[in-house]
Amino acid sequence: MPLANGFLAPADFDGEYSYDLRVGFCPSCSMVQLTDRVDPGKLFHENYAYYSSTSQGMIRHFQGFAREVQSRCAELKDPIVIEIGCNDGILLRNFARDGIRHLGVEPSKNVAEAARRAGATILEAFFNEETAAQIVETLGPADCVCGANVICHIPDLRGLLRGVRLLLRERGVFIFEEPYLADILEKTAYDQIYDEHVFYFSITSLKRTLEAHSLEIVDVSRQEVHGGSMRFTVARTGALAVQPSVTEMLRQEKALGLEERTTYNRFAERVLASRFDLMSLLTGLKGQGRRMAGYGATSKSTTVTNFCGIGPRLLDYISDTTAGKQGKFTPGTHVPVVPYERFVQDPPDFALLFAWNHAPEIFAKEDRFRKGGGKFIVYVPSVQIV
Ligand code: DWN
Ligand code: SAH
Repeated sequence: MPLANGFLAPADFDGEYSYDLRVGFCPSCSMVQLTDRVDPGKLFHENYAYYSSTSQGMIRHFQGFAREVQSRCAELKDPIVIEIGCNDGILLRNFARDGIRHLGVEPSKNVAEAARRAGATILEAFFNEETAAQIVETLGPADCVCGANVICHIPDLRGLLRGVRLLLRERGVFIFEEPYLADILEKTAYDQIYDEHVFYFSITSLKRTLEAHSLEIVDVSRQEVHGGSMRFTVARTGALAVQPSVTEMLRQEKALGLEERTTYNRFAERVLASRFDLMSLLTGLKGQGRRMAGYGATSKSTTVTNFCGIGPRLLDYISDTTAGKQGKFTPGTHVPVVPYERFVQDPPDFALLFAWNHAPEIFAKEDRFRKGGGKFIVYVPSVQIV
């Protein structure tokens, strides 16, 4: 598999980096994770392709996240909030605006600079035990450590947890949200599996990992974003009351069979069936001379296009609103990524919705495309024309 965000120029097609994408399930702790990992320095650097603020829906979502953090800190005098992996400041800008002391830890220079432009204070670094110690020394302990779609990206999970524990004040909270394993399984959203996503968390697996660090989950809440996420609130063991949501979700996970190998074997079968259905549809449409293009050059699409074999013979282009992806080609399959304007001026008959997690926002925006006879193809939770 090539790098999910390794958009490239034709001059770099030869010698394109690739690695083995495999997922493992641990029968003793129930963790689901990649078995081979890519060096984080290859993934997160001065030119990271993903900017969080490309979706209006996500901007609104993070306003809500900021409100939750602020309400937890409401009683505190001059609280400190640390965000791991703040990207372009989609969450932090809310704290900056409200004059809340904060620090974002973000290793990718280009997005870190965007966060600074949004008013946030940034430490340009990978979060780990050392960075945590450095922050405690300069700022003191944190009332809230938060993150979104980043904890599952950090291969040294134990080091990260040691760092968080070091950083957290006695009754501080660690609030983070990540794609939720049960949603990935239920929706056959296998495209969430790629190099950056090292872990696919369940409450069961996370609970066991946290125990070794004297940390515990005190609350969980499901989120709609990114196809189904879980927001975890974690505290030092015994510091805060554990909410009934945790016990209830652990019960549900047991009923779903998240601790059983057969659950994952069945998922693998559904993934193969999904590929068969999608390729039958796409090749059939192509055979009828229909024009197709991709919508959203997502990280997730790299898994789908490479696993299924969807290249320039099937797709004329993939449109994306991110300036840095435009003019480049998709990893591995080398489909041209073009500005959104091309989609408007030269619409296909069928748009393959790679950004399916933003479907409500995109459908609302693409009324004209659909009224003009254009159709979307989605493949999560099942392959269909909508
Ligand atoms: O976990 C991660 C999540 C948070 O973001 C990272 N590892 C990388 C990234 O994953 P992704 O690339 O799959 O995220 P999205 O949010 O599904 O990407 C949407 C893409 O589609 C962006 O490149 C922007 C583009 N887009 C568009 O062209 N038109 C998005 C919208 C909403 C649009 O209207
Ligand atoms: N929180 C944002 C960004 C998610 S993308 C959102 O939900 O939209 C993942 C981000 O984590 C990238 O910006 C990447 O540079 C950053 N990241 C990766 N490893 C990290 C680490 N060890 N410490 C801090 N940030 C990290």
